[in-house]
Amino acid sequence: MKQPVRVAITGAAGQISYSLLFRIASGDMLGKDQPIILQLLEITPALEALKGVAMELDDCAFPLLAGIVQTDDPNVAFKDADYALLVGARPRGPGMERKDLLEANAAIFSVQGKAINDNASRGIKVLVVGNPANTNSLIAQRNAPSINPRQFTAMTRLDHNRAIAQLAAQTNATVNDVKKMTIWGNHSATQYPDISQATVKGAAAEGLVERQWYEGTFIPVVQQRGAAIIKARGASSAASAANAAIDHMRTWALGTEEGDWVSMGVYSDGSYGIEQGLIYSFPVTTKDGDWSIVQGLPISDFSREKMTATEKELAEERDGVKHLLP
Ligand code: NAX
Repeated sequence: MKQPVRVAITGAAGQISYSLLFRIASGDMLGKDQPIILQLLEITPALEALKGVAMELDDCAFPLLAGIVQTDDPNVAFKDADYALLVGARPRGPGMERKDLLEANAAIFSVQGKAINDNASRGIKVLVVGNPANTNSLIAQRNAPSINPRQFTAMTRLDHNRAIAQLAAQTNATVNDVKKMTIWGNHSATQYPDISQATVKGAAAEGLVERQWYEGTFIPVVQQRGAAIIKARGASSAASAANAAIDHMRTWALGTEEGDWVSMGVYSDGSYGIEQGLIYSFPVTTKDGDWSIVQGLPISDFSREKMTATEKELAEERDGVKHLLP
């Protein structure tokens, strides 16, 4: 049996975590041969609820679950952590401006970034799920100067999965038939779901759907899917978000399939002209626990316009919290 790895999860008593923790503990994220110690962080008032979740984890008698830490101290939660899933965030309250939301989250993610810097394994892989995910990831990264910025990522895998499902349904195919989907930019309504490189059963997706459907239905449906779920379910996406977080980490740790890629919010190195240092979603492949941005894809004028719009929003979010960045 392998040595256990330490997986830190914030917002561990929240609704996404209620779908996430049990699947991680059962081996869905890192494989059925990888024991796991869960290091669960919550705010103090939620520790009692967290205790209930931990009791349920115990009651599953998961063979791979080698320990559970419950804490309201980020320094304890991130101690020697190999993986971190930052799910907890401040939701937008009544009357709260976008600026207030950014600032409230900047406070949380700067503390967590510092705690990761001071306590985590040097090889830690960090995924930020809590919104605004890309900018929260940037804030954590900037507060962790001794960790390679490539180790901080943001989740756009849910958008990626949503886009695959929509395209498969429209082309009477299955999700297994769809390859090379791309989400560019921010996990927000400005994201750009791009099918220009996607294939369905090996055929170019653009040749299988009407342009009107692509621009007028597909793109807005994927961009607004989160809001549609809230309207239908009366609560935001939880099980699908947890599933995407597991997909993101599994792909990062265990690699992409030959001939395909995934979308991940990653530290921009200036690829495709996107400002260096932003956490921007690109098409990436992964191998040996590391990711690379897929290079050399043709970018149409239509794509460029959309990629720039979402880049601009990310730069504005960053500028909104600039005074809080080290
Ligand atoms: P919940 O409100 O159910 O749970 C959040 C939990 O985080 C709460 O238990 C809260 O006590 C805890 N928390 C708050 N501040 C904390 C802190 N400083 N340290 C530790 N824990 C803290 O929200 P849930 O539905 O689980 O969603 C979590 C986040 O995911 C939200 O920000 C949400 O917007 C975001 N999402 C991101 C998605 C993505 O694709 N990137 C999709 C799903 C989801 O909307």
